[in-house]
Amino acid sequence: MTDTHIVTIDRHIIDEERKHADASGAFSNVLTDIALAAKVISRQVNMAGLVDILGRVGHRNVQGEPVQKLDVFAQDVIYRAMDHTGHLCCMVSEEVEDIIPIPEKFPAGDYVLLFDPLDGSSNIDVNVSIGTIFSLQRKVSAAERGSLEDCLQPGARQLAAGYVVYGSSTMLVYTTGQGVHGFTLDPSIGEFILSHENIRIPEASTRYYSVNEAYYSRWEPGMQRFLDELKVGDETRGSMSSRYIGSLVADFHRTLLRGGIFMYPGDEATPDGKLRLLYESSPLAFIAEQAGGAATDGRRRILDIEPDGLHQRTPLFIGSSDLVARAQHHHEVLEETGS
Ligand code: AHM
Ligand code: MG
Repeated sequence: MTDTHIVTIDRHIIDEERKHADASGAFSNVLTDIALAAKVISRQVNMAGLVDILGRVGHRNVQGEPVQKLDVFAQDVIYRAMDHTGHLCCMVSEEVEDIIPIPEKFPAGDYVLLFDPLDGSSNIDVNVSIGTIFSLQRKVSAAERGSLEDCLQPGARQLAAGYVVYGSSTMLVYTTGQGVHGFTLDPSIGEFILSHENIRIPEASTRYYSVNEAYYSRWEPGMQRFLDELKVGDETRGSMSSRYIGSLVADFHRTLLRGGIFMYPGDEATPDGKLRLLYESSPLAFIAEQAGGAATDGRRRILDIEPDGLHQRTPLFIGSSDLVARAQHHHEVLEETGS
């Protein structure tokens, strides 16, 4: 007999909720609904390679249904898992320009869900890991069905954040501010099972940096200097090694488990980089901090940024806290000296 217990994500969410004094039950239901949507998306992602056989995007599949692009499919699944439950007042998605209202025919609730339904979707065709990212905020305005004020809250106010990585297995990782926990989908029983309890980002032993180095010549001198320094290495770490998948969730997941730093800096043409604050950088920053790591835009803590647009971008330096501090130091030196 083994003495390990099987803990499903539903069980874990309920146990976590008991630790929150003001928990209402609604909050747990939102997380459970996200986990359900993740299972549906995971099933479809695993079928992606069969699209050519079962039906091309824009055409009909063998059942006569129209075949959607996977990111549109993922958007649809999350929306339909959440729109009628009475827990959300509105949603924000990378796929939709404006706030997504909850239809009048359904009751409205107290939470805002912000999400990137399928990040890194250009990787689908080459069978590389992709992911879903989500963030949950409490409604703060008097508007029954939410307002910009509810959506544009700093990351420090997040109630929960998480991601799903569709990789060699599907994993869901989340935090409600009580540590970071990871669950692996067992497809044979259709359950997310607790596999990584209380994840901590490794510190001193970590050796990976992760950045798209092809953009080196466009970076500001502080960023270039930081990368040069990482390559040379130091006494604690020795020389570093690089890993870059080009799929944020997969790159972040490795950084969370193995340590190191992931970077998407700005450059002259795009000072704010590429990644979006509300549903990419901010939820991952909450997770990184809860796992003992850090996240900045080079100048400020990501979680302190006051958002001014639903789809605003931000540079991102995230991972082991000493490396993130060093990245920030190089940006500060640049600001002080101008070079
Ligand atoms: P997307 O939202 O269009 O999928 O783009 C986001 C992706 C991230 O997953 C990844 O970190 C980044 O783009 C890679 O960008 P680049 O190809 O410039 O390195
Ligand atoms: Mg994205």
